[in-house]
Amino acid sequence: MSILAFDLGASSGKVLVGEIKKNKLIVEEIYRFANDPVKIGTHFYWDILRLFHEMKQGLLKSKFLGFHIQSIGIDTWGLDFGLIGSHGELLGNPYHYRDKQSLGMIEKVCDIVPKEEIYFHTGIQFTEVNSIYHLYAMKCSRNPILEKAETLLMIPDLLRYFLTGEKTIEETIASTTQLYNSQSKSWVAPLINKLDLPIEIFPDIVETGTQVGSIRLSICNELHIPKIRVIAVGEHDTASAVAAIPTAEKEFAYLSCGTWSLLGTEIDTPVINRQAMEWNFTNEKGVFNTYRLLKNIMGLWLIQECKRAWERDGDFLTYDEMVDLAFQSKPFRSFIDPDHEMFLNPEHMPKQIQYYCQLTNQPIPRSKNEILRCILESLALKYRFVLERIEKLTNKKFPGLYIVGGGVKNNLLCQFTSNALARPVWAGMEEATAIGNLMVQYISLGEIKDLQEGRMIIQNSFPLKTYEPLDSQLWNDAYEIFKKVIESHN
Ligand code: LRH
Repeated sequence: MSILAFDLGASSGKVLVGEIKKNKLIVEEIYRFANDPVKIGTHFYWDILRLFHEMKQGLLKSKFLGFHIQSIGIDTWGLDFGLIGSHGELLGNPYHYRDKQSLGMIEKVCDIVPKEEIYFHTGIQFTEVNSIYHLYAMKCSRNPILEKAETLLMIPDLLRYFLTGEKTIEETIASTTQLYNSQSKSWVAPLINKLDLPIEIFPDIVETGTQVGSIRLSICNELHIPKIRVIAVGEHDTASAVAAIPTAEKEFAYLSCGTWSLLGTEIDTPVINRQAMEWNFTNEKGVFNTYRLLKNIMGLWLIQECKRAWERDGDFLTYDEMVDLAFQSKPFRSFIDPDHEMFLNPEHMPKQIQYYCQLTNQPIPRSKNEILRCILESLALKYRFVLERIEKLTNKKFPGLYIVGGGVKNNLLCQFTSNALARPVWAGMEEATAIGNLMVQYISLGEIKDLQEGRMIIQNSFPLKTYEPLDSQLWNDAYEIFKKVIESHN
């Protein structure tokens, strides 16, 4: 049975077809497109209509390739949303979570509703990129789009709405708003009301795996395709990626490594306490009965932004060339805290990294080699820092780390991570998000029994590469310096 996954990340979108043959999941990427957010004036938007157009191209491609698609699921990045007006049309382009309108909004929101209350109800980390702060910024600026809105839909739900006409929000993506209580499975009405946000725009929630309609007739006619059923998969890409971690263990640590690095562990009940709040850990909803205790780490965004900055200066490098440059550089010269807010959306990432090193009295990385080395080492050391905190919060010790997502192509980062952790790293499944998306569809269709069986099939289908730690003492010494640097400037 062929099924189709739309998997949209912050820099590209993919369309993949899955089939189960002889207890193996076979996945074929049939279409890929760029996702280029657009700056206009002071704002930063997603080009959502283009993305929907590309999804239709993907559907056409599946038809031309002769697939008989039985169901479709959509997963995307978290946090962002579109607003629908009274005629059912989209009001304006959705803002990018890196849009600067939400700067300073955490303080404003927490002046109205105490931090503890927000965390107690949602279990979600405080970061300006969350939907709550963008909605509050829109409210403060009396944004007419918010004033006219009848329904809020998160990005995958918005695309699903375009496809089916159904307006609901799936629970994993709802949890990224910081306005949703995933234990009581409801929007946090007191929080929404205290912030004077229009409660009526928050639609019904559907559980992961729900069959939520089918492609609307007008699109079937336009593309000359049959009606295909649409399933609300783990619509948050990180939820889908973690669903695909190929392990039979109940307790494991993972890193979903793409534009963001999401490092965490799967748990049955959220960890909501003072320590978790102080360390700003998040408890996002996972697929079915799971939660994801994790931390957002700035991730490959740092590298992507250096690439973009150098391209603007006329210097075009591939990611492989960038990894080679980092490899050639002298180790452990200077470190950054990848998660410092100054790296969220700077004008020029390489200069910002240099500035951080200057502020922290470290040797300033001058060459591309040095800058890239600094990023990769700092990421690996930050992974250790975060993993140790997760272990303290859960009272567990993890024997190694699973890495999935686009970052697995970066051998140097995988090796550095193993070195920094002094533990093995098991890396693979560049397409983990799409694989998790497909697996949840198969569960919903009754082809796979449950998450455990799905993970076994995935383990059987996609080999992982093991990295064993090297130079442990050197990395240990570097870690001590790294911790001092990040503590000196936060
Ligand atoms: C990863 C991700 C992450 C969110 C961020 C916006 O793609 O969904 O989980 O925090 O994007």
